[in-house]
Amino acid sequence: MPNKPLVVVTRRLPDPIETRMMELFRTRLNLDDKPMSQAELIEAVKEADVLVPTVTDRIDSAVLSQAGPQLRLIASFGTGVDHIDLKTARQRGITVTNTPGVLTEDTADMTMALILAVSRRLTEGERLVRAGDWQGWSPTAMLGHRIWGKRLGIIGMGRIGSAVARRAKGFGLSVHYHNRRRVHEDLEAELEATYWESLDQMLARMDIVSVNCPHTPATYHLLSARRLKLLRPEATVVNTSRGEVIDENALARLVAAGEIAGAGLDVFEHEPAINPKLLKLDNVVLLPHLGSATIEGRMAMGEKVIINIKTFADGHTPPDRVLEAMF
Ligand code: 8YV
Repeated sequence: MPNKPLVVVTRRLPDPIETRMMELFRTRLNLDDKPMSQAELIEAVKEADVLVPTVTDRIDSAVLSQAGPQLRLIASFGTGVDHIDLKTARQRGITVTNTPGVLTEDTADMTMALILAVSRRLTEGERLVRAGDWQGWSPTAMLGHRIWGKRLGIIGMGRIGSAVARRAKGFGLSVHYHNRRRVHEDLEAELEATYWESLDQMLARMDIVSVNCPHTPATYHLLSARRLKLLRPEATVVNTSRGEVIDENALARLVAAGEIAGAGLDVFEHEPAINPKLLKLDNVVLLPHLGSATIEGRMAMGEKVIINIKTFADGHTPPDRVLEAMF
C-alpha cells in the first residue's frame, strides 16, 4: 500500500473529515453526493487502494471480483457491514473496517424516541396539529399507553442494546433480552435484565420489542410472520437496526389487522423504498434512517475511518478490523 493511498469516498462526508482526508491521502470525493451505481463502484475498485463506502453501497461479489489487486482496504463509514460481502473480501485478501462504538448512544436515543413516539402517538398528534384539525383538549382524545412499568424485550444485547437498556431503566421499563449468548452476569446485574434463551417465549410476554441486533444471514427475518404472531395485541415493535431483521410485509399486515398495536421503524427492508402498506398505517412511526444522524456522531465516524486508513497505510492492523466471525 502506497504511503499516500488512493482513497475513493462514495458519499459526501462532513467537511472537516473530507478536508483531512485530502491532506492525508490522494482522495477522490463524491461532491454531488449521488449514490454510486454498481457500474461506478466497479470502476472505483479497479483503481482505488482504499474504498470508503456507506450503507447505501452494495459491495457484493460482483463488485469485489472486478477489484484490482491494489484494493487492500474497505474502510466503511458505519457500523453495520451487511452491505459488504465479507467472505469474498477475505478470500481476496481485502481488509474490512467499520466504525463501532461512536454511534451507540445516538442510536439508543433514537430507539427510545421511537418507543415514546409509538406509545404516546407523537407523530399522529403532530400531523393533527399541522393539518389544522385539532379541536382543543379533550379528556379522551388521542390516548396512548404508559411505558412506565411495562416490559421491554431487546433483541441483541450488544453495545446498542445495552445502551437502550440503561435508558429504559430510567423510564421505568423492566428489561428483558434475547441474544446469541447470555451477557456477562455483571452486565446483566447492572442492567437488571432478564435473559430469554428462547426468543419465542420472550416475544409472547413483552409490551415493547426493540430490534438491536445486526443483520446477518442468521438474523434475516428473525421476526418472521410466525414469530410476529406470538406478540400480544397490545405489543409494539421498534427497529433501529436493519429492516431485513423483520418480515416487513407480515408486520404491516399484523398491525393493520390489530394483532400488533403499533411499530416505530427507522430502517426498512428495501431502503429508501417504503412498503406502501406501512404508509397507510397511523400507528406506525416511520423515520428515514436517522439512528446515528448527529453531527457529533458523523464526525466521530469520519475520524474512525481516517484512523483505520492511516493505521493500515502505515503497515499496522487497523483498530476496527471486521472479521466474518464477528457477524
Ligand atoms: C449509518 C448505520 O448512518 O452504522 C450503521 O450501521 O446503520 C447508520 O446509522 C450508516 O450505516 C452509515 O453507512
